[in-house]
Amino acid sequence: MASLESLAQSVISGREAQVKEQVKALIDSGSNPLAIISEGLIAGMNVVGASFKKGDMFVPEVLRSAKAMSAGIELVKPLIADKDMPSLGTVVIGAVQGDLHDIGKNLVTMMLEGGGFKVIDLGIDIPTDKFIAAVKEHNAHIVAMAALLTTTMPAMKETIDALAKEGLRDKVKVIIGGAPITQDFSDQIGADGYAPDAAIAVDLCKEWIA
Ligand code: B1M
Repeated sequence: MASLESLAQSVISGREAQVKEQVKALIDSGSNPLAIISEGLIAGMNVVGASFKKGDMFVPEVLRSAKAMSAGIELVKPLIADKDMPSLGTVVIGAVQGDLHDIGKNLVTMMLEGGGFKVIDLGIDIPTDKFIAAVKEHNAHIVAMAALLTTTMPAMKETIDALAKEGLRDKVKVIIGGAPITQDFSDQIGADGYAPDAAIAVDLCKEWIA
């Protein structure tokens, strides 16, 4: 018999097939779709985030859990009107122009979704104007930029400057991350924050929205 607790446990264990079975069983037994998301899928992912932060879980395990969670969310989504999807806020995320690395960014995306954010993932090699257009289109609360190359780091400042030029800088928080990024660099270019890993990125975004 599937329960929200056992569903959360399956997410933690990264068992995608089991998550799907349990979500289907919960739907069939009349469970509230929003409860399936928040008390089952997201609750499990919150535990994963905390374990990852403590060093008790590692990137491949986190990715497996996030994939299992996403598979569950896909099954529940059709039952929920878009406006009813629980969301802490909207994050526009992308790897900056010239940067094709996406493993870390995808991890951050999945953890943010697991943490309850609506995430608009623009993908890789994203020029400033695409970030700006997405912020406007989706009324984003947070802009999240990833860079893995020292040569693409300056593109982050270009986007922050463009946000200011467009009069959007006070309306959004900017988080940056990626292997070469440091707190010093974040301060230098005027970002609101830097996160060394995906779990801390979620914590920081939650702090801003709270
Ligand atoms: Co690239 N690459 N790569 N590469 N690659 C690095 C980054 C490099 C350090 C390797 C090295 O030389 N030791 C080096 C950069 C050197 C530098 O700039 N100083 C490098 C290079 C040089 C290159 C090419 C130029 C190689 C070439 O073609 N000559 C080329 C550039 C392509 C381009 O982007 N234009 C290139 C290409 C590639 C592949 C395509 C082969 C592949 C990417 C595949 C993909 O992403 N789909 C690749 C890979 C895999 C790497 C390494 C080996 C691994 C990166 C990774 O995914 N790590 C990398 C070496 C390394 O980092 N050890 C390397 C795992 C991932 C989970 O970590 O992304 O750091 P990471 O994410 C972390 C945190 O940083 C944080 O959260 C994650 C953990 O929770 N985080 C954020 C990430 N984004 C965040 C955003 C946030 C907050 C936190 O908020 C927005």
